[in-house]
Amino acid sequence: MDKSVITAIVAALALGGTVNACSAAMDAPAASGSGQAAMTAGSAPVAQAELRDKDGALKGRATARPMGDGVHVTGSLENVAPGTYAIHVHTTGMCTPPDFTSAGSHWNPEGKQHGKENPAGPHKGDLPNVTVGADGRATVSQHIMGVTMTGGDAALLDGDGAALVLHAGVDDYKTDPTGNAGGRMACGVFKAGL
Ligand SMILES: [Cu+2]
Repeated sequence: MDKSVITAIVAALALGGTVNACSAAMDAPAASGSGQAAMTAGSAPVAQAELRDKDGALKGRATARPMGDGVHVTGSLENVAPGTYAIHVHTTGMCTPPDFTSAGSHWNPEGKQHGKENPAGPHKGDLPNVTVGADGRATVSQHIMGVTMTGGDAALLDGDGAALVLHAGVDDYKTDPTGNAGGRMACGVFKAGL
């Protein structure tokens, strides 16, 4: 179990009832029933992203919702070649093919370096690598502590939004600022929903 997971669990335990809400979200990443999470964080919006590759083909969907002390990102990938890939929240909500550099760097409201294995890291947008199986699918579930959906100094849906980016390579969890994760295979803008 890596450190980010442990800290997320400790934080969830410290917040008591949020554990159940997290479990429900992980069991049903695409469900619209976000009532439990919404209750813990007032009327802050839920945001959804559709990841598409440079040709516009759908590669996955993700949801970011307020939960406890932060934001929980869940998602599912589909129609991706088997392998292990980096996936990050990037700082700008713009996905312009073919290279998706429009999404900017990793979401990094605290001005840290990249990677959970970097002593000066990580970025808030650093997510664990995902492993896609023979069925072309994978799931994503990560709690990001100390951030908000809207408002404050670390809001996902700030003036220029945010995007979820799937890379062509593996994140080494330490090389600043990219994790040496290669090109950008697919990108999805987080759009506020109900
Ligand atoms: Cu990235």
